[in-house]
Amino acid sequence: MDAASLAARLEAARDGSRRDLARLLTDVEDGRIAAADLGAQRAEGRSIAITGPPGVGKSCFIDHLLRAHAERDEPVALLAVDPSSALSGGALLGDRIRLTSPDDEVLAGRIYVRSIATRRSSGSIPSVLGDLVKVLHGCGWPLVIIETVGAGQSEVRCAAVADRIVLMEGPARGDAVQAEKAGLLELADLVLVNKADLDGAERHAAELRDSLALDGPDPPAVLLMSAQTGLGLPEALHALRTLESRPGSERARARERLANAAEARLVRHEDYEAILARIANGSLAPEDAVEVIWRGG
Ligand SMILES: Nc1nc2c(ncn2[C@@H]2O[C@H](COP(=O)(O)OP(=O)(O)O)[C@@H](O)[C@H]2O)c(=O)[nH]1
Ligand SMILES: [Mg+2]
Repeated sequence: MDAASLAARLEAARDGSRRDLARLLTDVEDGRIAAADLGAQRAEGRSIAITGPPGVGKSCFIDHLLRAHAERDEPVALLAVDPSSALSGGALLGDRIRLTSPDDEVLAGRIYVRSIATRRSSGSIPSVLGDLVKVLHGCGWPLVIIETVGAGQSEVRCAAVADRIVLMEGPARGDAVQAEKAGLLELADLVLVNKADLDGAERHAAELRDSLALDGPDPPAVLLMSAQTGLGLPEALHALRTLESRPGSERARARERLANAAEARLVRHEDYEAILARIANGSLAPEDAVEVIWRGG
C-alpha cells in the first residue's frame, strides 16, 4: 500500500472507523507494515497483560473489566492471544461480551476486541503484539488489555510486551505453585486467584503468598476473587486501575523485551529462510549465523 492510502486509512481509523482499524491491524499482523511506518511509535498509552492457565477465568474477568471501563467513558481495547484459536478478527470474543443493558450500544462503542491467532510459527508474535498495541494507542485506544495463556516461553514474552502484568490463578490443583516454573510470578505486578467460590482457592492464594514472600522483597499482592459471583471483583478492578509496576518485575520484563527485540531482528532478517536452510543442511553453524545477522543490521 502506498503512503497516501496508508495515511488515509490511519486517519479513518483514528476517526473511529473500525473497518479501517481492523485492516491496519491485519497489515501489522501479517508483517506488511510496522508501527513505525504509521508514526505510531510515540503515542501515549497503557497496556496490561492478563495471563494464566487456560480455563482459569481470564476472559470472564476481562468481560467485567471492559464493561467497567466503558461505563466510565474510558475506551478500552482487548487483544486476545489465543494459541488454540483458528479464528481471527475477534468476532467470537466480541460476541461473548454480554452487553445487555439499554445503554449497551454506547458501551460497545467504547470497547474494541481483536483476537490474534498464533497461526504463524515464526516465533515473532511478541514483537507483532507490541506493534499492535502501539497502533491501537495511536488510533485512540489509550488502554489496551492483552489476554494471553500463561503456558510456555512465548506466552511469557507476550505478557512482557505490556506495561503491567496480572497473573490469574485458580483453586489449587495439587501441583503446588506451577506458575513459578513458567517464570510468570517473577513478572507479575498483581496476582488474582479466581474462582474463590470453589474449594481450594483460598488455599492456593495462601500458597502463592508464602512462596512469593520467600522470593524476595516487594512481592505482588495476591487477591481472591470470583468472576462468577462477583466476590472480590470490585477490589480486583480497583487494584488494576491503580496498579504500579514492581522494581523486580521491571527487570524481568526488560529481560524478556530484550529477548523479543533480538528475536524480531532475527526473524525479520532478509536472509532468514536461507540461513535456516543452511543451518538445517549443516553448512552453517547457528553461532556463525547469529554473527552474520548481527553484523548485517
Ligand atoms: N466457579 C467459577 N467458575 C468460573 C469463574 N470464572 C470463570 N469461571 C468459569 O471457568 C470457565 C473458563 O472461563 P474463561 O473465562 O473462558 O477462562 P480463560 O480460559 O482463562 O479465559 C468458564 O466455564 C467460566 O464460566 C469463577 O469465578 N468461579
Ligand atoms: Mg480466554
